[in-house]
Amino acid sequence: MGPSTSRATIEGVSVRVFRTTTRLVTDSDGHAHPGERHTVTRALLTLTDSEGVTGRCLAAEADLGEAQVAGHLRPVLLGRDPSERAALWQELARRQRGSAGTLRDRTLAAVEQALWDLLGHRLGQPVWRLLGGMRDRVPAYGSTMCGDEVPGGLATPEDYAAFAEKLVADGYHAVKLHTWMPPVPFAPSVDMDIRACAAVREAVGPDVPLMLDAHHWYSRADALRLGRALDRLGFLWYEEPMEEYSTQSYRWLADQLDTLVIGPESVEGRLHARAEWIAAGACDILRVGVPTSGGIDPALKSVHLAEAFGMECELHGGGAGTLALLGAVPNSRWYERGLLHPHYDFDEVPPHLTRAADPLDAEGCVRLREEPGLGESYDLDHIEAETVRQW
Ligand code: XYH
Ligand code: MG
Repeated sequence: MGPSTSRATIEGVSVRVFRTTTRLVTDSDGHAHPGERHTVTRALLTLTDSEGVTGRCLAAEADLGEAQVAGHLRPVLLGRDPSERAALWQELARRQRGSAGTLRDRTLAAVEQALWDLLGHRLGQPVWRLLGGMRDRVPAYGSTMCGDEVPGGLATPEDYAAFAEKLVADGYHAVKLHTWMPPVPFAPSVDMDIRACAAVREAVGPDVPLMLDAHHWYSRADALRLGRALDRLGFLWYEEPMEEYSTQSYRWLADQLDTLVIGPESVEGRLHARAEWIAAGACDILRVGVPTSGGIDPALKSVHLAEAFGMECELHGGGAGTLALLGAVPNSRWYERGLLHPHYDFDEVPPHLTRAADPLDAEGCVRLREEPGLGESYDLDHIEAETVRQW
């Protein structure tokens, strides 16, 4: 019997909010740091089609709330063909302007990735192969947490040097430092950043690619002074030292440095904002995130945009959706594995998963999985048993 030609439709859009545990704590600016194990909640979106096939994606409860689901997701998705992902995404995106900020790109990203996951399960294929199947593993760089004042943590340049040495010994092909950022309880400084970068370069030697993600709020003068130090230290890229809403400041900076300037990571505007950054000459490498830019397809548009200008586009953060995209494109080099810290076991599998999505292999790469869908492995028994509310 040939493949099914029946057109399934989406019959279920549900969210479970469940308890899980973590040792990550976030400061008032949202930066992650190691802490004591504690209970948190996460939200799991499940789309179910008329033949019982499901697609899932994790997100924060704030992005999968009852109002978003009842007010936007169900009205758009129920009864529709899940293979019409582009049309469904566009309809949700058009609702954002009038949603008073309650329908964020992170919500669209959760829906879009769940639609991809469902398609993969329907076709019995991993999403990275459906996207094009460019490569089955991706070299990883170790992305540190932001600086802190934790003894033996990331409190001194020597801490960063020792940790970078360990990450290289663990197999990472490159290391990105997030140095000290507000609201750390002392004034971050260019001099401290330079000392940390110099200590790391000294520790790992001249050939390991290094990147710096610094401060986010430096002035042009401070960002330039720090960038010139990176030129001397032979860093690969320089990320978000200033407010990313000023493309002219980034053009001014990029024009004066040898170190490649990468961005934008944090601005709204998806493909359009990134087209403006390239047109303004504000970056040498483009940057985009799957969860923060509305999903895999919208992020892929930015990757293709960069390719048209002979540029690389590096993906922000990790996870199954990011890995699927990295498995399908020629101009993204790295998987950002992290955030990492000397006092945090990044490899510990959280209670709601049965395995990690992105284990580092013996060659310092993350392999793409062959299971159908996005390749995430949820512990559905845990999620059901620990459900605190659902809609
Ligand atoms: O902690 O602000 C931060 C970092 O910006 C981190 O959250 C983010 O993952 C990043 O910048 N990655 O490059
Ligand atoms: Mg960053």
